[in-house]
Amino acid sequence: MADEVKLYGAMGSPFVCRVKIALNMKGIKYENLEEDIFNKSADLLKYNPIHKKVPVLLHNGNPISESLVIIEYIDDVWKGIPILPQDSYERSIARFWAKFLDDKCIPALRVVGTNGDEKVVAEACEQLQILENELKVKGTKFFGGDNIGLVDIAAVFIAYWLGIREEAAGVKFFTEDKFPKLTKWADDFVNSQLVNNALPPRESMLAFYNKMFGNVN
Ligand SMILES: N[C@@H](CCC(=O)N[C@@H](CS)C(=O)NCC(=O)O)C(=O)O
Repeated sequence: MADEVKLYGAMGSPFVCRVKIALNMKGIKYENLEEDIFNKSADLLKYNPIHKKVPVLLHNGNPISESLVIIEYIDDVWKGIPILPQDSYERSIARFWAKFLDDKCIPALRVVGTNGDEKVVAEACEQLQILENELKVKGTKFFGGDNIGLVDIAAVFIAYWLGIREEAAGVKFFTEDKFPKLTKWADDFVNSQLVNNALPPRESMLAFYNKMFGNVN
């Protein structure tokens, strides 16, 4: 019997995008179910009653929530391009950086624009600098090495959403000048076909942020 794979998502969500990239890497066909996060479906509330958030992956009727948990599940269940390293120590390091992104880095970036404070930008730059240094030390194209891995996928917000958010907010700090390795990584990552076709259209995201920041045409 063929696997039944459904993804409860929302077009502009970087967390949902992470899962789409992982599904692309494994070549999995799935049904994409678009949620209205302001009017959540009964299915979403049933499958993710704790957080009530997208993404939720439904595999043969079994729901899995939380993007990083879903990615690990996908990597465990399906062959195809590996997402986590095989070596236990390397795997723990990848999980460490994914957790850093969710706990420290992305929260610092997601307040940029809602508060134009210099301190907010300085804090965001401090977090990006940590990633810049890590790429410099690794000396590889991606955080995963020569190929995309868990950390790259977890950092999709930085690679794609951050620049659009900066444009709408009228700030610019994620520059080639300040972050040469990380900006090059972002270009390589979003230009990879496995990633590119999982991304929402730039104009839609820009319109979303413009609305959020109260910009008028
Ligand atoms: N930690 C979660 C975060 C997911 C998340 O924040 N999803 C947002 C969309 S970007 C959502 O569903 N928001 C609805 C809500 O907060 O009620 C993950 O990694 O999956």
